[in-house]
Amino acid sequence: MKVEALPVVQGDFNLSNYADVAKDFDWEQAWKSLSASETGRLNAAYETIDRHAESSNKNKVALFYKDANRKETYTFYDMKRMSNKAANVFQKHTSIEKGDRLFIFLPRSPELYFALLGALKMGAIVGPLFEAFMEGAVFDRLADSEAKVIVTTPELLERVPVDKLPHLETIVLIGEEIEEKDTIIDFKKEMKEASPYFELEWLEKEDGLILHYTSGSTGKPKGVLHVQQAIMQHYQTAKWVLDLKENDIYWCTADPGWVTGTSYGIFGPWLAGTSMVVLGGRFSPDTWYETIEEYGVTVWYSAPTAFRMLMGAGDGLLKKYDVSTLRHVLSVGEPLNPEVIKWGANVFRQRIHDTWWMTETGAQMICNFGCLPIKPGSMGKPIPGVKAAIVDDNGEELPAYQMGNLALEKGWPSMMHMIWNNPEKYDSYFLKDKWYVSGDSAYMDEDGFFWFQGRIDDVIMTSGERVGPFEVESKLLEHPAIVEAGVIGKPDPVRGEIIKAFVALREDVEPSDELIADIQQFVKKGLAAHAAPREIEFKDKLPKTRSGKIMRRVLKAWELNLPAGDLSTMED
Ligand code: 6R9
Repeated sequence: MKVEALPVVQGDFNLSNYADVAKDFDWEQAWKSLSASETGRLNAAYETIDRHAESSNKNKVALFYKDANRKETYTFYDMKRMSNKAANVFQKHTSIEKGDRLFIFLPRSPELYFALLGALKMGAIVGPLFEAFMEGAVFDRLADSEAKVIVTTPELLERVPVDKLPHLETIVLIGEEIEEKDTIIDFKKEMKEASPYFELEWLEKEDGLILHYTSGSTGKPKGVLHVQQAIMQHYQTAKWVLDLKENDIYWCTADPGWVTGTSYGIFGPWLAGTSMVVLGGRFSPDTWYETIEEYGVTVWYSAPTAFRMLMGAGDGLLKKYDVSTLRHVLSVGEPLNPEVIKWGANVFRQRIHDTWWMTETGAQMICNFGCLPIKPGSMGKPIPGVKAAIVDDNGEELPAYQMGNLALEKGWPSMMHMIWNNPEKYDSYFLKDKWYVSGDSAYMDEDGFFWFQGRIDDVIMTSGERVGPFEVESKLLEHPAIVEAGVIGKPDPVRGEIIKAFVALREDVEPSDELIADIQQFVKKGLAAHAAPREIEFKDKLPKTRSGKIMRRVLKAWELNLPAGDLSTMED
């Protein structure tokens, strides 16, 4: 395949620098550069915030926060005090101890960051929940993790089925005029009274940090546990891949409900002592460009769907804003189309650097570094210290240009440490006790660049968000009119994929547009807005295996007018 390489950005680092780092690269060494060296113990919140608050960076801005109603700025020193206060609130009013799960179900706001860091200071494992989750999704996560505490708002609390969650002891509410009870705590009021001093819990490298739930093609969402030592890789990649420097203003557009919003929306940038912008509220092209101009953003980490939406808003809009401060732009979550790279080169005069990784990997793995030539359509190369390969289903490495499973040699610092309550699932990720198998298919070219081809399973990537078809199908089956449901990702020029559902109705129900709207609303309310099918097609019967499993690959073939392949396992 012939591809045109964009020129390498001029800068003070280049591939030979990386090669040097890689040569004597030693994770323990990186580890020692963090302050755990003396005790061998650490706390991710200390490394992220307090270390800077106790240095000459003390009065440097850590957080620039903005939404439609608020505009606030917090230094590293402020963040230390606010997270200490939050830790004191939790210590006083909950039974949280090291290793207990505390969930945060909040829209982006400064309080989300205070609460998250405060909980980490206590040694709690934090489970961040995306604000769009509805009752079913919230229940699955809190029940599986046996969370003791949830921090949320009075509005979002309506989606927390408190009565069905026996382990949930305390609800910390962020809002106005909260009526406190034994089990209900008014966060704002308690924060005012709490001390800004806190003796944090020192932890081991393998102690828990963050629990992110993510979707597979079967079963309920699974809890991917990351541990304290993950911050080594967050820190290294913040330097190598995000290329964060002393005076950067960094903006990651991801919500902390997803892994990008914690690894690179909290840990990476703040470990590196960088000033970070957080924008609350929903996506709008105007507000986004305005944010870059207003804060003078220099390093920007976003996703292909967002870039495509900005592209769709037209270059005329961009001309109203000054985005000339941007010097390094990165993308994650879905394939970065060459058209988007071309658009970035034209309108921002910037290369867009793709990064490939997953919730399970915890941090960036295969990337377009600033020093590499960009081959549009390729994800780049593994970061130093990581070995990636294409392997067959037996774990044998395949030669260049052969498509297969994208795999990583296990043992990188930010690798997940368990699937909560599900050791079999965890084991099923590995082949030959050597390879972590990603579930993505790809090939490698002769220069060692990796090219994404697709998911091997049926997981849907819509607007960069990972949705398991099984969860959506289960929700659809709860609708009184539906007897069978099969869900696939349908290619979409803006969102990457959209969710399409094929459903069979009960015999006495007639298909109609109202019914489609009703079903969409049902999934939106029960699961999450982004999980609702944008398209619904009625069928008399769905293709199933003899064992009764819906054959999504046949649905996909119907949709794309492709041959359906081997149908030997299909029922008559
Ligand atoms: C960080 C994150 C992981 C899945 C992954 C893959 C897709 C991520 C990509 C990409 C093509 C890239 N993906 N980065 N596909 N190019 N640069 O997104 O985690 O939500 O767990 O999704 O996303 O399919 O397996 P997560």
